[in-house]
Amino acid sequence: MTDDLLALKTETDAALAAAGDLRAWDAVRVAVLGRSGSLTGLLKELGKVAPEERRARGAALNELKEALTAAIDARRASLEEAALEARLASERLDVTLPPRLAPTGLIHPISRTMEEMAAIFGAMGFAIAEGPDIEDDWRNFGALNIPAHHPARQDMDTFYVPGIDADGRQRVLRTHTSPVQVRTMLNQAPPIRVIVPGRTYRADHDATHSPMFHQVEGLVIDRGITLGHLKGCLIDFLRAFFGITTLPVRFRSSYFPFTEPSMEVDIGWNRKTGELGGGGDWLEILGSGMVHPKVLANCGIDPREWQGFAFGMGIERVTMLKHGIPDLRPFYESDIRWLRHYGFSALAPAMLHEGV
Ligand code: 2U9
Repeated sequence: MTDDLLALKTETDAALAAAGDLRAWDAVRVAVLGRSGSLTGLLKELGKVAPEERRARGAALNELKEALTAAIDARRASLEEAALEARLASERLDVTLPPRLAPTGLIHPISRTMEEMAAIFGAMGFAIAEGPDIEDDWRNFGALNIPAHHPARQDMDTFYVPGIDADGRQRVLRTHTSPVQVRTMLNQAPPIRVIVPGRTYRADHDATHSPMFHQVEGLVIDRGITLGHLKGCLIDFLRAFFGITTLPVRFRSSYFPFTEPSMEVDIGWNRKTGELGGGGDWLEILGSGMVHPKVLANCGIDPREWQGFAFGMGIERVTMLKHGIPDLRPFYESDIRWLRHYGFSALAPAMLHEGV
């Protein structure tokens, strides 16, 4: 190869090495092999070369063309490979990262009702109190003005637990959560505002009764508490819980040994459709009353200074009414298909309680 051809090869190699991307590479290719490229120019001038030198010059030019084409192609391949490497590096995926799992598990409707009640009564200033499922007959009955042989003891179909406790009292599975309010009054000076959610037990088992069920009871003790406070509190609660601001609420005279006067509370509904809120029919939803002075005294509170009201309701019952759940038994069967239908997502937005 003559010097000028060697120079073109050297120059092109340098230009290719300097071309950092495919655009620059293409500019070199065009400058050498393009229509007005340097090699194309040399090939065009071959005709002007003296006949005796033309053959050798032609062979040298062909050799150069092959060398340049090979160098240009090789550079393109290496640039493409580098571009691919860069892209692979920038789009790197760490397949060892743990996946984002879809949330599983649902809140049981009983738990959901308890949470909602805690939120509604919490906004009204109530604290939550809890106590043991096994009680003694004084806290479950005696303190609540239900003496031995009182028909209410039979009415409640009590489960008796074998054995007498250290105070000589008969042990029972609590038939209501009321003994927790007894404990609260004995342990804590008024004013008191508590709700007591929990399990309760009665020897009663049919389509609408379970031997274990849940209650929420409430107790307010303060100076100057009246029936008006009871009514306002329960009307506000029922309207917030059922989410119906105009829910009709009716108080009907009743009897419980632990409250005087006592009232059962009804809400408006449509018996035919089951729809709550209107329809002209009444549905009993909870029991309530002013705490009996004897009960206050039994629990160490002077009834001349302190008054109070109390209420109680069955959680399964209000949950079934609120969500249109027709049957009590599946509440306790741990059937995942039932829970998928009636359960609540743990990630659902919390209930709003403006207006409580
Ligand atoms: C103390 C003083 C008073 C709690 C009350 C009711 C009325 C009531 C029932 C509703 C349906 C139980 O689940 S149910 O069968 N409860 O009607 N409960 S007043 O009164 C108390 C409690 C404790 C110291």
